[in-house]
Amino acid sequence: MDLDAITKHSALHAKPSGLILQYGTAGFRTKAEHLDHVMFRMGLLAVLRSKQTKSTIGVMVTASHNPEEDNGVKLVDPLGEMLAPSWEEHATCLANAEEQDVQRVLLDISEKAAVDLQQDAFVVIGRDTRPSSEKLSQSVIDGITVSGGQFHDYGLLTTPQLHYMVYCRNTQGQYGKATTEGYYQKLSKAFVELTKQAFCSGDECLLLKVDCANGIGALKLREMKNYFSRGLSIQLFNVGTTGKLNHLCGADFVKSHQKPPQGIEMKPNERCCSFDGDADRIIYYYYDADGHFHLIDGDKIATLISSFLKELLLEIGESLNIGVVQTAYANGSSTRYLEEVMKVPVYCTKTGVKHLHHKAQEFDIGIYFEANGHGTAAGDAISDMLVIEAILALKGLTIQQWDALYTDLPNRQLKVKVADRQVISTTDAERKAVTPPGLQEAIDNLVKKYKLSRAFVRPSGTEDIVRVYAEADSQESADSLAHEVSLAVFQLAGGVGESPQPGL
Ligand code: NG1
Ligand code: ZN
Repeated sequence: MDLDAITKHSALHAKPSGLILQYGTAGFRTKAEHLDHVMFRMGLLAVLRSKQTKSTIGVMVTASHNPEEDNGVKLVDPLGEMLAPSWEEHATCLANAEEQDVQRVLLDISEKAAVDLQQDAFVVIGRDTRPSSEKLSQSVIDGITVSGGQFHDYGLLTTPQLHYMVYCRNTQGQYGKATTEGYYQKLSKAFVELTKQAFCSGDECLLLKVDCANGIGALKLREMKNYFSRGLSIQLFNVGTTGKLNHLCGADFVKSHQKPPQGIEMKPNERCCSFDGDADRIIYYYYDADGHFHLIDGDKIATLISSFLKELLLEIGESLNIGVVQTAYANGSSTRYLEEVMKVPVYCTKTGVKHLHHKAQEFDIGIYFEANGHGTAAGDAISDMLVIEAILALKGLTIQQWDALYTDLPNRQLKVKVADRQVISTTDAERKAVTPPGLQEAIDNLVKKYKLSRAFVRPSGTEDIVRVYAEADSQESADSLAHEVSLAVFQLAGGVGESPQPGL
């Protein structure tokens, strides 16, 4: 590595002074204009990680469900998994190093992680459709080339597609071809095979409306549609020609507002789903005949998949061990249903698919979803959609029948702005606050006021806010509990700006 060349180039991607960023739940994420230096440095880091693992490493430029003005970056490890935790720390150190320290930090990392600097390096890059993504991915490429790495730029990809490419390349194509065509072929072949014996084949069974959040999912689903045209007919909405990315649409909007996205025409009982901005989350929903909106979140998706697999195992007399992994955001009803009715063991981990993934690996069959619809190996809205559609078709289930498995407890999620969200630390898979003093006691006392209630708070790993979650026996109670907990956070954890108002 030519350290002088790196220093020279680094100055062209200078770090704004005083800016400190953390490699969070899903990499670095903030306003796009603050990320140029992080991108360049993640190019450098990807080269080191590639040398160390003697494998292809991925770099994805996206801020997922965040607003269009934000952006972000994360590294993908050799088997298509999230970056190893020790390297997240290296990433944070490198991103925050002052200009004159970049060389030293690079050498430090190389030494600590025993990187053989003579080794070749290969990095693949993907990006979402944000206006800022193309330029930022050029900065990643700058970092790779100046440190002597080779690269392949896939351009526009969904996040899961980049994970797929990395895995294919590191298994010499055994898993599939490392091209978008290879991805389409692999997934659609599995879907077509699986649905051959489908019970349901009428037109209405096959129609699915997809809200693409005005993001990359629209481009990729459009390309992929032709591969499974006989098995499933999908209609795309919010394809990015007019609306803004994730604005009033997409999985995060639908889940957190518990209402349909704008820009989609829904008739009663029609099956609809929403992707997020980088197509790694999926949420289903429908209107019933009385015009009520029903949301089917990640918990119900996990329930559908795990009950299907459990039935299959019973049918063939296999006794593989099966487990479901959730986070604190999982609806209490889903946990109860899985444990008590389906008799499937359920585990709770910290937020972020990397934690769920890790736990799921302990089972022969591990199924994991975050309530927001982020599930499977890296979360893949397209493959999740196909698996759901295949199961519904095979079991001849309508969306209402699926929804009726159990009734969600009413819940509410809120955000609170504080001066420093790290003053909140948690334990017990984020269900209890350890600091600041008094906060957990305050939450416990509020929870006692409501029936079937539960509430917790944690600092977000992707936004500069504290998240509040509450559930209770009625929507009114859930809303009121969430509001009261928000006030406690505001008062005890250094709230800034206007204090939380009820109904927001
Ligand atoms: P944070 O901002 O750390 O809560 C959010 C989601 C996670 C995960 C990541 C990455 C919630 C409550 N949190 O993390 O589940 O999906 O984004 O996309 O939905
Ligand atoms: Zn996402």
